[in-house]
Amino acid sequence: MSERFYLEPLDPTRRRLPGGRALAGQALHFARVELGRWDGATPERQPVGLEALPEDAAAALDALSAPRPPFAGVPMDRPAVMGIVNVTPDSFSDGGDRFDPEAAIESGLAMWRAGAAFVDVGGESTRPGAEAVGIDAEIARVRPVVAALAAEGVRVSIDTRHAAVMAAAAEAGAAAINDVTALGHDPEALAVAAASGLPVILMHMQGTPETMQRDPRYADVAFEVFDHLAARLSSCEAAGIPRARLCVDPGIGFGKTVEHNCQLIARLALLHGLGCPLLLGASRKGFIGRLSAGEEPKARLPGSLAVALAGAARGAQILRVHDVPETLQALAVQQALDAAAAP
Ligand code: 7PM
Repeated sequence: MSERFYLEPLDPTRRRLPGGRALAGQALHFARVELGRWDGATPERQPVGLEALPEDAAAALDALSAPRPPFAGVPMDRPAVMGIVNVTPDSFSDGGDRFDPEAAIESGLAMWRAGAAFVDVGGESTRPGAEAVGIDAEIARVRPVVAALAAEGVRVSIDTRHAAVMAAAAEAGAAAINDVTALGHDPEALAVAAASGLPVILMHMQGTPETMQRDPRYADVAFEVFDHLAARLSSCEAAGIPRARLCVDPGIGFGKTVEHNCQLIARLALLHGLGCPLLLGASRKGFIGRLSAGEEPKARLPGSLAVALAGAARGAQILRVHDVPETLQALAVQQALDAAAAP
């Protein structure tokens, strides 16, 4: 862990700054960073101007600034939206093992028509304390939905930790793999994802969905998430998935307290140092209610929009959300105001 540089771009702005750099090739610039020193135990953080960085930080700075190639064909020079489609039994309807593929397909099509760049289809609840559903049941749930959406030209990502589900979804026309365990849960996942040729989203989680919210602890949540994702990127590259086909995600709510989630969102730009696109998924998550008046998931849109805008301001390229048109509206207004301030 000796020579790694932790550089968090500070105050990204549309304005070009003297001596500044672009953030991940976007219309966002920065001239100062928070320079981190981290030995795995005691974090130190200090703001510095780019001109004052040590010479051997040049490669790290280049990784932060370089334009990202399109991910699954989606341009990564501005924020894109991923709509969430859950193909899981609706506990509010009958509580049984029934789900409605037609409703899932309709909802995915509506998101796509509204301007989502991806529709993320998931058939296993990874909510804290959730039980596994069985891989065959998961395939039976998601395959018809992936196939129907892909046949309509929708760019589908498959949200799964299971290699057999990845393979079935790829065959059904999925365009990307989204794994909350960063291809670390299923021993076949790295090989199956590599063989599929599909781009992959690697999410950070501490622990497992069954246990992760018991007592999450970090010496420095942002540095530890960075290190974990860096290690997963290396494993993927070793398995034959090139970095250009990878995207990383801090995993909001997965083994994190409210304070951990806030730290990760506030310091999100640190993760651009990993050299690939960033996905942020905070839509309707529990910490939003905890930061406000304890609202139910469906009443968390305002807070979800606040997080989406905070993510976009820090250069997140993909925002994973339940409310696609609402998020696109918020992003369009943010983008117009920023452009007016710095034409
Ligand atoms: C119940 C509780 C069901 C929580 C589903 C969830 C992410 C993800 C999920 C994320 C990426 C949700 C989660 N969250 N994939 N899958 N990033 N890449 O709130 O944050 O959607 S499932």
